[in-house]
Amino acid sequence: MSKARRPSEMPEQLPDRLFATERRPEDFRFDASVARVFPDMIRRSVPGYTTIIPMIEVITEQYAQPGSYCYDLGCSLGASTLAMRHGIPYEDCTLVGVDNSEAMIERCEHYIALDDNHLPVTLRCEDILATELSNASVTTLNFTLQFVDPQQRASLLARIADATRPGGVLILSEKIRFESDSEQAIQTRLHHEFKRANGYSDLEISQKRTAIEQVLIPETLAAHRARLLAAGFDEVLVWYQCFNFVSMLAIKANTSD
Ligand code: GEK
Repeated sequence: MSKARRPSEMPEQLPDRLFATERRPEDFRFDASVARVFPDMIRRSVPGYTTIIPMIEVITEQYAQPGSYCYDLGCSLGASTLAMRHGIPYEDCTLVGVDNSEAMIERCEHYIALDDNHLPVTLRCEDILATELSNASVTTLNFTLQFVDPQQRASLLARIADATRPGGVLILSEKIRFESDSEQAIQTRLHHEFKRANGYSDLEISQKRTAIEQVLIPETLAAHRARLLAAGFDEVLVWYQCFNFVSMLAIKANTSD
């Protein structure tokens, strides 16, 4: 495993103050102002993010197959893309990062160029619902599916499963909700405490919550599991959870198994 220089470790990181002063409520968008502060925002907002990224490298190393494609869908600034790049042990793999935010892709190109690994990375500024997928061994959706219209999620996952080779995987990280109201309340409070501990004020937490409410639609673990199996994956396991944030591994069985 070689050491990647990730966006979250870049020296020129700007602090996320986007919701620090009172602002007119409007839906959250991945525009230039978000892209500028994104490494700081995601690290301070998503419990476990700084653990999940290096583990994507470990998982990729285990499941990448020679001559296959590896996809990072919703790559943002490329933290998960770079982790995959450093995990892929074969020179003949093709790594593709996809994001429909131009501001993200522009900055992502810069981070990829600064990285010291030489496996070529193709970046596509495209909707993941329309991007071409084939011959995949490892696909990552690291906190992206939650932003996709719930009606479109099943067909996207079926396309990913269809494109995945036997023995290949999907790494799916999501914010989830809980069946039990009491657990939902406890886990949400703990998440907000995590944000407070990372320096976000009550105003920042509540304004961000309002902005993201219509845009990020969490589902239960049971819903994710059932849909992944229906999409064509053979096994689904949770390899990481911190509060209401989980990462799953959906595996397509080896035909010889
Ligand atoms: C990381 N994986 O750092 N098509 C393409 N991109 C999309 C779509 C879509 N339909 N919907 C959302 N996005 C990254 C973090 S962030 C997670 C991923 C977060 C993109 C969107 O533009 C954004 O860059 C990314 O998905 C989600 O490991 O902000 O919580």
